[in-house]
Amino acid sequence: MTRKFLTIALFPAGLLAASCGASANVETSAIAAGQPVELEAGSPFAAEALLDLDEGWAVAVEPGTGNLLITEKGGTAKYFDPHSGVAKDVTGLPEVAYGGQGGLGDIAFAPDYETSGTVYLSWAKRDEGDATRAAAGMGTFSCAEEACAFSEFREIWQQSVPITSFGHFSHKIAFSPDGTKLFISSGDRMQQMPAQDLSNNLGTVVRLNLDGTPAEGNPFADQGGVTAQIWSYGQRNMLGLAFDPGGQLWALEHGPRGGDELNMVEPGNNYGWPVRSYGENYNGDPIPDHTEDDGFVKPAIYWNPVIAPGGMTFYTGEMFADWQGQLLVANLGSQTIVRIATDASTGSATEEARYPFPRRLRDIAEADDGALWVVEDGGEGRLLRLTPAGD
Ligand SMILES: [Ca+2]
Ligand SMILES: [Ca+2]
Repeated sequence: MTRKFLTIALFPAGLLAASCGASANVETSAIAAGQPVELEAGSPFAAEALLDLDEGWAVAVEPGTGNLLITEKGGTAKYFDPHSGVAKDVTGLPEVAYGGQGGLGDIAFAPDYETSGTVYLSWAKRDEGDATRAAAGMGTFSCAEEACAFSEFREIWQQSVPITSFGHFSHKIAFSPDGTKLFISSGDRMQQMPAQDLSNNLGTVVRLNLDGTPAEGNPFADQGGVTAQIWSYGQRNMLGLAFDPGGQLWALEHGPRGGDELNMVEPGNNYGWPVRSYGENYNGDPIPDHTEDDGFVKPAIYWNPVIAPGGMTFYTGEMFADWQGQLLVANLGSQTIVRIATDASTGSATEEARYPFPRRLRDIAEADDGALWVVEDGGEGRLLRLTPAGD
């Protein structure tokens, strides 16, 4: 008798379809051993590598099982059961425009995933000629013995203007804490001024219903069209987008040369890009710094030199209990995890600590047991599991 058959006997069909990894860890919840990864002396982390990745981009934890879905920039994804150590390929993914910063992007389990099986993805999509857009879509995710698949996958959102560039897609996904709204960061595509032009959705955070339509109550809803999607604007390339445990949304933005910034995202706010920045243009042209009277919302914290973020998550677990409520950012350029205390009552933030890693880090997520999953960047990246040092 196979384990799969046993699971069918135990669970209603709908639940089985939704949480396809449930059969793998009915009997054990222990995490498979990985390869130890050496970190700097004094690091609060012990690290193990559990899986090799080819340009891993985003990691999400499956509700109910603790298994992982991991995207790879080239257009592939893996479903990984850390208890058995088995990774399965995923089919039914959208075709991506791969190159530069573009490819398969973020992945997020729907708020109702355990009953619907719905998973959201973002990607860089080829338009006419060499033009591209960031896009997002949703489909039903399920697994069989050998592989997993998206069925009925459909695009539900895209950037309103195709741009001939492979940069600044952003396309990070977050859901409101009540599970009714979908937020997507939409980068400026290296075009700068579209971030100040509300007739397009570049350089913004958009707030949508779960089917991709503009959500009711958006600040520019009365202007209709794509403008009705916009929640905030004047933003550059946001590779962090997450709600804190109190329900406040934050976005972490790559600055130009200098000037990475964390912003507390609120409706209708203009965060100033490209008119104001604590960084300068790559060609050396200065950009005026934010000033008190510049009319833009200032960052909660900024970095110069930059940290070059890849992804972020607010920590809520028990393994690093002292960090509950704080923001953990996995960084590319600085090859660090930065720990930040945020204060939504004042819109401020403080860097508490910075932890070096041997490679560029692309994404970070909290495991069910309070450990951390971290995706290394690049063609020979790894999935790391971080637990407290000395445990
Ligand atoms: Ca700004
Ligand atoms: Ca400046």
